[in-house]
Amino acid sequence: MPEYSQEFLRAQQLRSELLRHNHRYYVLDDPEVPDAEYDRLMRELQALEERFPELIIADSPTQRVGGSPLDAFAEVAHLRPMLSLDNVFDAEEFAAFDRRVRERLKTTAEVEYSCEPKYDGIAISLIYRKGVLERAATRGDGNAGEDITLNVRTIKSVPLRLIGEGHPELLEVRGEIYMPKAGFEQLNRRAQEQGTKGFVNPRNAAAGSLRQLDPKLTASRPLMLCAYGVGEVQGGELPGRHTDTLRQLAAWGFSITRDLQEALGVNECLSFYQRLQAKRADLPYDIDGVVFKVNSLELQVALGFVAKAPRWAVAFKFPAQEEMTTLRAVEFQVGRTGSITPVARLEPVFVGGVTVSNATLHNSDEIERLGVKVGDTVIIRRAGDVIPQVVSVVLSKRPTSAQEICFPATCPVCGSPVARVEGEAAVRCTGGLICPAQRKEAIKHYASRQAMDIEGLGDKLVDALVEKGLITSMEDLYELTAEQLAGLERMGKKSAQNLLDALERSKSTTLPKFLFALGIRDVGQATAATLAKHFGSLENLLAADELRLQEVQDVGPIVAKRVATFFADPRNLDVIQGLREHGVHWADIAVMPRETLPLAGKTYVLTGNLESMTREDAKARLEAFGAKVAGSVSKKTDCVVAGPGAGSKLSKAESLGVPVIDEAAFLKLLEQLA
Ligand code: I6G
Repeated sequence: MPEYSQEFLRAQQLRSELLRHNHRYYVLDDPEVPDAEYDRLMRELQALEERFPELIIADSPTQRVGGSPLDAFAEVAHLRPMLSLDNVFDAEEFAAFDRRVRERLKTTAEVEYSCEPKYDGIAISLIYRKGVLERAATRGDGNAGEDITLNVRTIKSVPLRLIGEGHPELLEVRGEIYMPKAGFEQLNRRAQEQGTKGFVNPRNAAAGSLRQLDPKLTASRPLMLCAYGVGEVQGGELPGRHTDTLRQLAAWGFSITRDLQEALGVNECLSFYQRLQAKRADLPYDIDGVVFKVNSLELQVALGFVAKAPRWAVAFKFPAQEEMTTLRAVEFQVGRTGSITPVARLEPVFVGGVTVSNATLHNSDEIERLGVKVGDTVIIRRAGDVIPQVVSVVLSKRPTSAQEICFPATCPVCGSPVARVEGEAAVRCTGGLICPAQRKEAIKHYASRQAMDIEGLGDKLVDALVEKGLITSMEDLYELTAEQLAGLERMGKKSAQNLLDALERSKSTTLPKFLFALGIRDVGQATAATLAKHFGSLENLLAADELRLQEVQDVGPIVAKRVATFFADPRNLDVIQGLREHGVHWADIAVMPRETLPLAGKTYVLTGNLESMTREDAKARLEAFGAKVAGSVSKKTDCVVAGPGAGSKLSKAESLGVPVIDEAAFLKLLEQLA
């Protein structure tokens, strides 16, 4: 087909448009057109290539998933060895690494390092010749790996052809293929629905997906690339600093970490490590540490290598999030709403920076999914502040004495029958407030800081008060006397009086706090606050049916049903009445129509990371003031809130002249509006 034919030119145009949209969607996370438009362009190109197969080229976006399943992966030699990194585990070891670097460089001056999160994935090498992806290989033994080109081509954030200009004749890019946490959870949910075995963690899922002999399977897995460096380069020059090289890779279409930073000397590196560790659990992907590299390529060359690792780089690992231990027993806990949770009692193990001796097993479905028995060796995961989880069983270590876990047929606390609600995984005690466990939990929740904030009424004291029969419900708290309290263990006269004073103070509360304190299922602090703001008074809320409840922002049919069911129960209304009779009171809230809210009609965009709150919280706060929070920047955007690591959205805002504020200014704005 001649190169000036209409079809040839149209195919070229479609490919270049699709390349641009693909990069914006999968690499920059900032799509320019809706998915439907992308699909339309793709379909047009597919149709054109079907009619004129001579138009097909290897790096066409239609050719990501191609080839028949392989029998085995071919072994390929790396152009340069793929090294591994030395690890350090604490600040002292890191300082010793820095000392060695400076001794070798014969300098007392502070060294500039690049700082990057260490993605928990699979290291790969990508070779581009004349800007087109030619080969992808695993690290293997460092000298030779497996040719996984067909699989890697299916990963949408891996460019098949580089964008921009000035590509070297041959460019080897190295990076990590990983699976984001959300994609991993979805994959495992699907596996569970289909009755197949899921993966233990995102890293194993990424490895398993890359190891598929059929590229179509890999294509169905949510894999991503994070480029972290270059290997062989021929016929071209790269910048003299590692961080600038990564920025150059980003300009050629690769996704690089959003948390790239330069740091001078040990202290700045340690601050980066601490900052990243603090947000580790909130990142959408797993990381297992920070990689620090001497940033100057000239100094890297001067430092050279030892055995299989560079002298100019080190991985400063975070405490392990997964460890192995033994399941000693399973106990069943009854929660505030009667849900019965199996709790794993474990041989204590140090994981995620703390000693863990209990982990949740969630429910009977989870026990079945894990196939776990008492006596098993299990893998425990503790990520951030999340409750430790049992992720898998090491079957090869199962003792012959291992015992099945039997879910109780009656409540372990009150003996009432247990019931499983259709469509719910939880098994619940049917005892309601007859069950001392539910009673205790409801009172503990009522007294908690975020609810009625009754200072001095801790969990142990509530346990004692219920066990001694001094209280059976929240109202009884307000009937307690100094004599009754002083009779309790470790409760002096003064503490008793302090508690009575705190109880008295708690009577003056706010509607959001009171609604939260009632412990309605699925009504957390944020929902309680939204309900209070929407209805203004308890009377208005009581009068609302499910449909009206669903008009409230973020209240869906499930929460609406829970709220309506709670207020339809005369026992709950009695409790509320009783509390009011004991003097619990609050001021009603003036209901503001949405259009009179201070940010009504304004569109905000959030980009980068905020240190003081998650993006969801920031969104909720803005929406509570009437703002709309959009996913991309346009001329219509009123303001962009940009935290560290902000990328293309920030550049776009700047180019369009949209006002940009940082986190400090954002917090100030919230304070002024509150
Ligand atoms: O395995 C690795 C992960 C991340 C690396 C690495 C990295 O930089 C962020 N860098 C080097 C130099 C090596 N392995 C050998």
